[in-house]
Amino acid sequence: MNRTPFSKKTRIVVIGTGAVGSTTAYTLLLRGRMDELVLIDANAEKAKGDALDMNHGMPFLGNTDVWAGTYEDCRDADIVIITAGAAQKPGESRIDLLKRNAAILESITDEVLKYNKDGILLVASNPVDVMSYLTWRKSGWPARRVIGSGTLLDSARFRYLIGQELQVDPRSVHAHIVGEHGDSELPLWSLSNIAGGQLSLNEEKKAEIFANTRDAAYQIIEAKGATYYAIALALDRICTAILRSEAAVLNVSTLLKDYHGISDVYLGVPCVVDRTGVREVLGLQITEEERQRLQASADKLKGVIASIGL
Ligand code: 6V0
Repeated sequence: MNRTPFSKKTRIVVIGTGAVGSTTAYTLLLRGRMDELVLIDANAEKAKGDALDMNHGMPFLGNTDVWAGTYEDCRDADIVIITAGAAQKPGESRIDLLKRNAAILESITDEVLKYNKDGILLVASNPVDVMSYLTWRKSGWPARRVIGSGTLLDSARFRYLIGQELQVDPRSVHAHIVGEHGDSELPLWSLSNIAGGQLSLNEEKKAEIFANTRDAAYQIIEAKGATYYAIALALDRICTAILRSEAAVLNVSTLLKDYHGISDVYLGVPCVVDRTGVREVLGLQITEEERQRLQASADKLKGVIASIGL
């Protein structure tokens, strides 16, 4: 599709139109986030079917061009979302998915880079912190333009559960899950608040809320095989922060450089996200216990990265 200098259209490409990719595409479409939406999947028929299905909704929605494309369509993309890969099986840890997904991510990054040099890569494939690091290394792009969905979803689950317990709208709950999107993640209770006030939760309740946050994916996968609605909304949130250059603070996965002494690993931490990607990582005052747990999460991921020879 050709463009004149006066018709710069916003384009998002979704690679991998499985449960997460197609739900994300549909969420972006419903919320009118872009002019052009391109769907790519190794299973070309699936992407084609999704595009047709979404196009049939246009009389109810309006003006978005949606098509099943090829990697050439990444050329004009503002954001390329990667959700391709194998889904977590019941009982399977995210780290077990690593080897299956690493090869897929590397080949996708190679293809995208043939056509796009200045967009933003947004990775959701698991284990997302390792996949984002791998994609960043492979791309050679500045780290700010290779973003992982990180602990944004986990933080949303956390805020929802706290909101439920205290009967407060989760949007008014300020609370962060940081570290790995997975088993070694941790809650920053010391910084969690509602309107600046401490949360009235005892230690037992806090432990229960965090366990339910951390294990949410396992519970949902056990119940219905995959998680996709909330991650789609989290990806939509990141895309909006980028496209509107909001400078929103979101717990995405980014490359850390001497963050509480941690470097050279992607982890979910509060970041300022704008049109340039991750503009900065917020420096937060955390407790020594939280710092040690964050370090342990980083060490775990570094071990995984080393195990695949990066
Ligand atoms: P799914 O429904 O199996 O879809 C995966 C899709 O990827 C399928 O349609 C495949 O055909 C496609 N695919 C595989 N290889 C390629 C390739 N080389 N190129 C293009 N497409 C390819 O899985 P689902 O959508 O449930 O999950 C996708 C990924 O997201 C998995 O790694 C999940 O673990 C991960 N999730 C990440 C979350 C997060 O918070 N970051 C949350 C939920 C799932």
